Formats: sequence, structure tokens, C-alpha cells
Amino acid sequence: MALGKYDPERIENKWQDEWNSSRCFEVEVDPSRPKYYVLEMFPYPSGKIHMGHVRNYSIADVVARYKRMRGFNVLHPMGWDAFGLPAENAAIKNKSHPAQWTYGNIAEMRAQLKRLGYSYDWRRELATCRPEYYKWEQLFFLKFLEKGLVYRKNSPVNWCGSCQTVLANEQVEDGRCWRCDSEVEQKQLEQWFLRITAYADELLDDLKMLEGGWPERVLTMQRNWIGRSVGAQVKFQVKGMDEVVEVFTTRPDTLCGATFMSLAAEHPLVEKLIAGSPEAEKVRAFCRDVANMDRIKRGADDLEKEGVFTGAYCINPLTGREMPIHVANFVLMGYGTGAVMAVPAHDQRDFEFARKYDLPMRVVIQPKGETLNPAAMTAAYADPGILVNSGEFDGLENEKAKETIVARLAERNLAKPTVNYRLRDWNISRQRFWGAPIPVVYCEKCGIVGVPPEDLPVRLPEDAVMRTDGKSPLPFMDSFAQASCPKCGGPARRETDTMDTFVESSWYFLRYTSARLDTAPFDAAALKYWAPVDQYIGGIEHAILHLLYARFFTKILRDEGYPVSDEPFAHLLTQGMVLKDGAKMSKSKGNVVDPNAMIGRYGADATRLFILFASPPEKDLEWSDAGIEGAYRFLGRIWRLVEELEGALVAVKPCAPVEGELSPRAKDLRRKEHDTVRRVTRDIENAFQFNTAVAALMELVNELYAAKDELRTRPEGPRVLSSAVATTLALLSPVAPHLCEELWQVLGHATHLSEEPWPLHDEAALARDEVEVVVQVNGKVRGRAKLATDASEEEVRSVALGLENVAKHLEGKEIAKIVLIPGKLVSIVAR
Ligand code: ANZ
Ligand code: ZN
Repeated sequence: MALGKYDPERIENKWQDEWNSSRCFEVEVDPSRPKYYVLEMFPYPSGKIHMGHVRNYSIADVVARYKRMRGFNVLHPMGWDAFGLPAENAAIKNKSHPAQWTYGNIAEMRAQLKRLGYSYDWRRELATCRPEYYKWEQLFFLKFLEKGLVYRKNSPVNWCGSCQTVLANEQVEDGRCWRCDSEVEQKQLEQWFLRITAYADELLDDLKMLEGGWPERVLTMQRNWIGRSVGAQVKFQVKGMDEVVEVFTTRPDTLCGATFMSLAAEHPLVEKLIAGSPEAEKVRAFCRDVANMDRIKRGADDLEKEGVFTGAYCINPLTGREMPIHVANFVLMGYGTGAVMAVPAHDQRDFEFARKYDLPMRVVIQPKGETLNPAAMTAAYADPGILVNSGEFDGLENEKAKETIVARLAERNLAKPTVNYRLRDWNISRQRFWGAPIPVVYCEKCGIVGVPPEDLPVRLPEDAVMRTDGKSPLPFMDSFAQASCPKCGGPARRETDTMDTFVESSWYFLRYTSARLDTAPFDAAALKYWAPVDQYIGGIEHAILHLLYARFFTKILRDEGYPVSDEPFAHLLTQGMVLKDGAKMSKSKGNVVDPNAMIGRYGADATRLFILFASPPEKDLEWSDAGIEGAYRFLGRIWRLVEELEGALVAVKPCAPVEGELSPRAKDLRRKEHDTVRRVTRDIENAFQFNTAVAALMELVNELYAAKDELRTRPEGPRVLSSAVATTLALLSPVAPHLCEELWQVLGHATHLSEEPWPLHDEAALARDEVEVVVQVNGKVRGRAKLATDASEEEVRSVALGLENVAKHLEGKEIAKIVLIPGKLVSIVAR
């Protein structure tokens, strides 16, 4: 039977149907087997899969298929991060419901993923916009409410006018909305917050557990975002008033150098300090201007430092000197106490401020072997040193002085050690329709009342009509917003804000373990068996947002008693971008390559192969038409190889044992086969270097071509050739599964290659025949070396020159000539 032409579409459809009907990727809990949970960050159903997705999911699928062949019980699920604003915008445009757009897109994208042959357990598919999913999130919300882990607070929030909703701090990038890039304003609003700060220490400390498993740069980004700062709170008496100013400082050692005080414009003390003073109006005007400034700009290093004197003074608790109190634009109310003891000699911002307003400067930290002169300084001295001008503390190393000074002030109740975080609680209220409803009502009598768990889910109305003004329809729908109080039965108003969609993505990976369960969010046994995710794969853009929230959620669910480990993702791979002509593929740049077109033209296997071969997973990948063409040709080459050998092939497994005498050619091929198993396995185990793994396979295929005609006529030929072909197919199958399954069948196997074990190489097969070579220097025998029969000239020469006795006889001489007689002699002529 002739194989015919390599027709990817035919064989890919065939095997996708076959995998589907044989349910070979569906998995169950099986405590007798080791589990492996591999997961990609689930997509937002925007309409179509793009190359970035294909790359992400192809990497994950190779991992899944590889681990399955290694004997793991592999969980590899897929789902949809399905709530969010684009669905609402599309619904407004098309005068439809966001659900329609969303489910339509999911159907299309699901078909695309199936066409790529990914080995998902599709029974576990979930979409976060389904009530069967968000019902559990509402239940979590109620539990958190009971514990005080979620609370309502009136506070300044980030408002995106274009999205008509608030944003979490993590969703503001350089003062702009993470979604639409509009400038974010500050607004005062009552909102729901999740108390992520209660877990700040644990979120920081547990990053240690992830070292080695997560990219270092992601760990650093998380560390900086949490921003733990160790220091002290110090109290300053206000002169002539019964008030104190409390500051947070990381440098209590510089206290004697504090020459003035800087307050945030919103600091509550400002009004008291200026009451009745002639300067009051001027100070108020300054505060108003600063309060309206962008928060990001206010915190930026290059901000032009500005301020105004309040007319009041406080007293330095160590020196007893008076310090003028200013309001300064760079002091933020949301951090520390909103007040800063200004040490111009040792803090750059204070230095700039003091120079501008001609305020006194006092050096209290002296670098070793140098004397700083305040008048001549051009920048603050922020490095370590010895205390000076600090009375009894003079001569102390500044690190030591931090403790000593705080302890001394603590005796007078003027200071206490304090830890501060940059991390703020997570604002989860969104004024949007297409999100999970927050399950509370507001009763005139009882206040905030949680919806009883048995009444969950609070469903999004299916008959909602989108508004043309961009606002959520929920507050305007009496059928939704009017409720009765679960406690007193009186009239109540339902919460019409929905949850941030990042809440859904904070626990979906746990839900996959029992995605269809309808009596509880998780089946305890399944959760215990499958969690944590062993390998998580996704984009670096989630380094803070999603990954921090997911870590937090895992910890609070653990504390609710669910059997999850402390960290959700043991290993993280952040894949590089897909570029075309050096730029990230994007609609706006017009350099998008459509996966459908590539699959249509070259097939899913070639598309996957190109993407995995073109660069290591964590590096950027440059799209190349020649590259995918080359991938397609390589697959065709394997196809033709099997076609040409068809009559000579037998159904042996990879790395089949052979008996009897092997010809040198057969030995070589067998050695190459086993060496390829060793290399491919090592490359995958070592940070998933699929590109070099594929390169090794290409060498093996070349060797097969070179050996086939000679070997097929030898008695041991069919077995040796068939084993090498079987090995090629097994090793390549995670990357190009359809072609490999098909040819596996052609070899005569009745099993699915996807369910076969991964080949194991035999060390003995790697050994090469050796001969003893004599080494002469100027005609005299000076050494002997054991070398492989097929050692290269270069190898022979370097081994010969490296022999101790040979080197000794070459000392001080120049080599004129080296003559090689293969397998016998190395003759060196030296003068
Ligand atoms: C005196 C001092 C002397 C300071 C010195 C620094 C160097 P991190 O590391 O980010 O926590 N600070 C405190 N609260 C602030 C606020 N609300 N807005 C702006 N700045 C604030 O920084 C802590 C330092 O930032 C604190 O230590 C304080 O200045 C300032 F040589 O106190 B320091
Ligand atoms: Zn009530």
C-alpha cells in the first residue's frame, strides 16, 4: 500500500476524531499514579486565536504530552476568562446581549483549538461567565464578608472615564488604564475591597518557595510591588499646640539631621496648623492643586519638588531644635503616615526641596575617611557611614544607630519599630454589567446584608438591554436592583456593582479539578490530588496582576479549609512574544499572521513544529514564512522516509533490543538513535528547550536517510531501521502528534502513540568501538591512547597532544607537522 502524499488535513482530522472518541486525554483522580498538572493562562474569548495563543498552548501541549508519555497522570484543561468589557462594547454596537457575543466567540475559538490537536480534557472546560461558575465565587465572597476579609470603604479610587469603571492599582500602568490606555482620574467612591494586605508578609515570604521554579524577574517584580519597608514611626511635638506629627521613616539613624517636616496636602493636621494664620488661604490653594495632581506623577522621582510653609513648627525629639512644617507635593497621603521628617543632607528629595526653599542642611552620616560639607554638596549622601553631629550617638555605624535611636525614643514612647507595605487592598468593585454580581443587598434597616448561600447564584439578568451612554444597565433595572432584605423582609436595594474579572481568574485553576461538580466549588479529594499546578505557562504581562491575585486567593481559600497548598503554581514559564518584522504582532501594526491561514496551508503539525523549533520558549520568536515552510518540508521528509521504507518496516517499539552481529552502519544508526533519545530527553527536562530537541531529531532523520539503502538488505536492517523510525516518531509526537500517530500506525502498531511510554536510551548502545593508537614524537614512541574508531582527526590530534609524556617531549619545541594513520599512529614532527 502506497502512503500517498503527505496530506495534513486528512490525517489531522482523522486523529483528532480518534483521540476524541477514544477519550484518551480524559483523566480521573488516581492516587496510585503520580500526577502532573500543566496549565496555560486561559484566554479571553475575544473572537479569534492569535499566534501568541498558539505559541502559549503549543508549549503547554508538548509538556502535557511529554509528561503523559513519562507515565504521569496529566491534567491539561482549557477554559474561558469570559467576563469583561469588550463583550459589553460589542453588545452595545450590535444591540445584543454580551452573552451572545461571548458564547459565539467561545464556539469559534474552541473549534480553532481543537483544530490544533491540543490534548485537553475537554470535559473540564469552563467559562467564568456561567452562573454555575460564578455562583461559587459569590459563596466565597459571603465567607470573606463574614471574616472581614472583604469590606466596604469610601476612598480615592482610580477612575477610567472611557471604561466607566474603577480600576485596581495593579490595573493602572503609568497613570493609564491597562485596558484602553486612557488617562486615569482620581475619584472618591464607596467600594468593595479584598484585604490582600493582611497577607502581605506571607505573599512576600512565600516567594522564597518559588525560587528556581519561577523566573527571577517575576519574583523581583512581585517583591517590589509588595514593597515591604522596615523602619519606625516617630512622633514630633508641635510647638505651642497639643498635637503631634507622626512620621514613618526607614532612616531613624538620620533623625538628628531632620531640619524640617513635610506633610501631604491631604494630611488632616494641615487645617489645624493654619487655622487663623494669614497664610491659610495660600496653603489651602496649594493643597487643592496638589490633591488634584495625578498620583503617579506625584510619586515620580523627576517631579519638580514644591511646597509651602504652614507657619507652624515641631520639635526634633533628639536635638530639641525647631523644625518648620511644610506641605510638600511629593509626600503621598496613602503611604506611611503621610508625613516625612525631612533630612536634606541624606535624602535626595529633601535635598532638592531644601535647596529650592533655602532650608537648613545638617550632615549626620559621614562616609569613612571623608568630611562632607553641606554647602558644597550637589546631591544627598544616602550611603552608609558613621554618625556625627548626633550627640551621644556619634561614632556609631549608621545601621546600628537605627536600632539604638529607636530604642532610646521608645523609652519616652516617641518611637516604635514599624513595617510598611506598598501593597494596597484590592478594589474589586466594578461599575460594569458583564461581571459576577456582588451578592449583597442594602437594607434601610439592617444595612449591608449578604444574600443567603441557598439563594445563590445572584444571576445577571438575561433580558438586560445595553445602554448607549456606556453605563451598566443594572442600576436602572428594577427587576434586578429591587430586592427584599433576607433578614427583615423589608425593602432593600441590590448591589449593582460587579466583581473585577481578575477575581474569576484567581481560582479557575482550582475549579478545573472538579469543574462539573454542582454541590460544592471543589471536590476535596480531587483538589488534594491535582493541586498545585505543576507547570503554569503564560505571558509576562501577568507578572504582578493575575499571579499575585491567584497566590492571594489560594491562601485565603486554604484558610477557608480547602485542601490546597500554600502556592498555586510550582513552576512558571513566561513565554516570549511572537514578532513579525521585529515588532510584536498586532492589528494596529498590520503585521498579524492568522493561525487559521497557516493551519489551512501547512497543517497544525507544521504550525506547532515551526513555533517550537524557531526559538526557546522564553525568548521572543520572529515569525518567518520560510521557517514554517521548512517545518512543513521536514514533516514531509519523515513521511517520505516511511513511504520508501514501507516494505522493510516491522512493528517494533522505540529503542528495540537487537540480537546478533550488527554491521558498522547498523551500529552507527543505533548509536545515533539512542543518543537522540538522550539529547531530546535532556533538552526537554532542562527548561523545555524544544528547539534543540527538534534539531537533534533532524540529525537522526538525516542519518536514517543516509543508512536506509545499505541497511534494508542486511538481516538486522529492518529491525534497526524500524526501531530508529519508531524512536523518531515517539520523540517528535509531543510536537507533531498527528503525523506521528499516523506513521506509528503505518509501522503496524495498534496502540495510540500518545499513550505509549517515552523511549529510554541504553547506555551500552552509546558506546563506541575503540582502538589503541601509538603516538610518536620525532620518530620515538612517547605514548598510547584509546580512541573511538570513528574519532575525528581533530579529536585524535587533541588527545595525542594532551598525553603527559608527549607534552613533556614537546616542551620548548615548535610543532612542524602531524601525520595521522587512522586507527594506528599519530606521528608528530617538532623542532
Ligand atoms: C527620613 C529619611 C532620611 C528617609 C533619609 C529616607 C532617607 P520606602 O523605602 O519607599 O518605604 N516617606 C515616608 N512616607 C512617605 C510618604 N507618604 N510620601 C513620600 N515619602 C515618604 O521609603 C521610606 C522613606 O520615604 C521614609 O524614610 C521617608 O523618608 C519617606 F536619609 O525618612 B525617610
Ligand atoms: Zn433589613
